[in-house]
Amino acid sequence: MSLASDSCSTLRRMTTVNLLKPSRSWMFLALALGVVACKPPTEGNDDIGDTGTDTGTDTGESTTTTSTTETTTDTTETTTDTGPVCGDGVRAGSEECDDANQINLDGCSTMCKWEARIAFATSSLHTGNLGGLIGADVICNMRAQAAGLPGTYMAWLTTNQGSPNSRFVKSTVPYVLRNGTLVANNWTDLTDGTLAAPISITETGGASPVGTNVCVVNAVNNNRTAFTGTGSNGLAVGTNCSNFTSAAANSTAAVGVTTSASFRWTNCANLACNNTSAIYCFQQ
Ligand SMILES: [Ca+2]
Ligand SMILES: [Ca+2]
Repeated sequence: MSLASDSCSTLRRMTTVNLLKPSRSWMFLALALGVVACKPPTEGNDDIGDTGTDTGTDTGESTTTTSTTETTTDTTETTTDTGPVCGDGVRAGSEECDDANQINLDGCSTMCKWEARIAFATSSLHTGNLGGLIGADVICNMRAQAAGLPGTYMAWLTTNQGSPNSRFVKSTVPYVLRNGTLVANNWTDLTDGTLAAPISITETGGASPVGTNVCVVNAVNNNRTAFTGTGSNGLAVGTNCSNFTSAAANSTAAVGVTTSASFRWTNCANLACNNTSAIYCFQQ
């Protein structure tokens, strides 16, 4: 580059000198030489010989970037997501309930099991046409939901589709009224013939209703009744209003007395399907 600069300045001086003494051919020669010699040097000129020399120099770097330290980091994640969590407010898996706490004696235990099951006589009165077991279960759940009771319910009825003995969860915890009164200590106690207290309280806590069916016992009229078709052992007894689909006057079903704690709580007499009674509902 210094040679080119020296040549350039020399040529410029020569061109300047000869321009002062014009000679056409000399001027052309001088200008032509100046254009060639004073053309700005390009950077590639100096490095022409280097292009082949760098290609082999970096090949050793490709093997130095991998790491062996990451293989032990993820072993602690395998203990999460194993089944339902009691107390998270979401009923899942084997949980009967989840009241979003870890407190006992509030209805749902710290193991997410019911601490008692509620039994009630409906505040509503019905004929013997209940829509079968499915229709009666709907009545129970609608009544319970409207009253703010927890859980799901089934009707204490027997048809050719099933009985309490075949359908119910056989509770190992007490059956209680919604005011806390003990009805039975568990399923076995519920079905041994007598109750600790009659199921005389509705889903809202009021007195069981007075229907048009009347069961007379020892000259006493019992007009607070429930359709059942069921004996105190939880199995079929008497008649059942054509599987509780009939409100015919000439059809009958076994009816219990909601103020009785004897076997008559569920089986007092076969009474007419066009008359009205409550039904019993049990939390599952
Ligand atoms: Ca849960
Ligand atoms: Ca609880």
